Amino acid sequence: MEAGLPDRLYREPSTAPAGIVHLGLGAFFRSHGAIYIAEAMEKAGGDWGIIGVSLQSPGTRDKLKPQGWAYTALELGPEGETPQAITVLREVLVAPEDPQAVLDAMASPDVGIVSLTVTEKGYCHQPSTGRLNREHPDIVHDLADPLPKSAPGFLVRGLEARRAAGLPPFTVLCCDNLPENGKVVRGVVLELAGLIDPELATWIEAEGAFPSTMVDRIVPATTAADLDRLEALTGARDEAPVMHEPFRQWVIEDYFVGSRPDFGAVGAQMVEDVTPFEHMKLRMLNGTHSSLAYLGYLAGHETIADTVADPAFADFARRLWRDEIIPALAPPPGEDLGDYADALAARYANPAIRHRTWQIAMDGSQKLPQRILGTIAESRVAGRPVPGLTLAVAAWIRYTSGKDEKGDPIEVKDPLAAKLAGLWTTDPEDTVRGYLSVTEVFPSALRDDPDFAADLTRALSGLLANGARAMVGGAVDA
Ligand code: CS2
Repeated sequence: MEAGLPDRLYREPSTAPAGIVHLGLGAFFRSHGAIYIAEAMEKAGGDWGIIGVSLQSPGTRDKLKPQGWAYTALELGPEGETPQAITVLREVLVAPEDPQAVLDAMASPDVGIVSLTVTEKGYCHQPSTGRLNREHPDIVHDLADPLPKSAPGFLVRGLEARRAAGLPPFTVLCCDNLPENGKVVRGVVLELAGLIDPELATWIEAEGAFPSTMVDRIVPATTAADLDRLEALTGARDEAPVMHEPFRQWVIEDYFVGSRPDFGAVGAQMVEDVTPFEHMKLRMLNGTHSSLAYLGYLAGHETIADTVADPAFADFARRLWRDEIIPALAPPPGEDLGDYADALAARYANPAIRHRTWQIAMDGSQKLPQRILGTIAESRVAGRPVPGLTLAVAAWIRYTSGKDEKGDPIEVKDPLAAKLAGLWTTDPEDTVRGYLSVTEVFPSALRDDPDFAADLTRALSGLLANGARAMVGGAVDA
């Protein structure tokens, strides 16, 4: 125990070199990738300790430092809670305080992997096309200044430093919920590198590796009550624990520059092609998560578990899977999509997980394309009706108006929040026309489809007239 803090969680940090730099040290990575890596090292060895990097604020670093970078991961099962002490972090850096320290860590010969969980918007790309958004203020900054702000900027400048030092590139391991996430990050890195130094881009293209991954674990935000409950359970105060469900899945394209942790030894699936797994997860889990989040929030539900405790919503989710999402998916090898849906229904219903609808509703403009709009666009081409998913898009429009069904304000967190709120009018047809013109979100197949505009207008009018609860019960019967 550290002097003066007798009740604080503390572990003497390891001095072994770190093999991984992780950008975006949020609760998701600390509940998922970090645990796999810690377990892989325990089981199969290797110096894969992690240097965590916060790209924005010092909060997590400040809480973890007095704990020797240790934290507790608390598994929230329907029948009880199980704590696990995670000691795989070697240090935490705060990028805005010292961007050079982050680049130095990335250029260390000990480091073989730079992994990322920076959320959808952290890639500074256009969600509807996957291309770099060259007008993004952080990208504009990173083009002019060798000390970057954005995640793509750090990857490019980190790779530049390795090339200058005669080192091979690190593997870039994207762990965000984007389709073909390795390709997306490779695309933005190559585009940015090409604008900075075309030879650097050629080197990255030839030597680099950007495996795609599918990541899955439900991780609700930690609350003050969680800290107190955990202290009572373990007897030690942890200021930065993470809460997670028992389920976890990690599917990784086995394509690395050099060696890697033995992820397979601890249950990760190492495969040649992650795409079918990503589509399954993004469309079946995240697609229904977002649908339930907007409609559930509008109906007055605070969490996903509360939402699906209402039989109308549980039934709605089942119909989305059975009638709209599964018919548009090719099952990945070894997966039965009906069983996958049953498992999701049970995960959502876990009463120990208080996953707020408001948390999932965040950043919808960045999430909708891969979660919902792809299924809608493909189904419309194939002539399959998708009334439930269309209702979910209408609910997102209603939600981003910034007012709930009672007329109370909603705190809409989204990089496009101001733009979207400005598109809201009292006429649903005008509103839908305005939203459909947002090229960042809607693919051209939907923007140019008058029948989709008409269906969406009907769904939005229905929501305004009847409320989300009634529409969820009725829309899928229509
Ligand atoms: C959620 C995800 O917040 C959200 O948008 O849909 O974080 C979801 O919980 C994870 O992807 C589950 O793996």
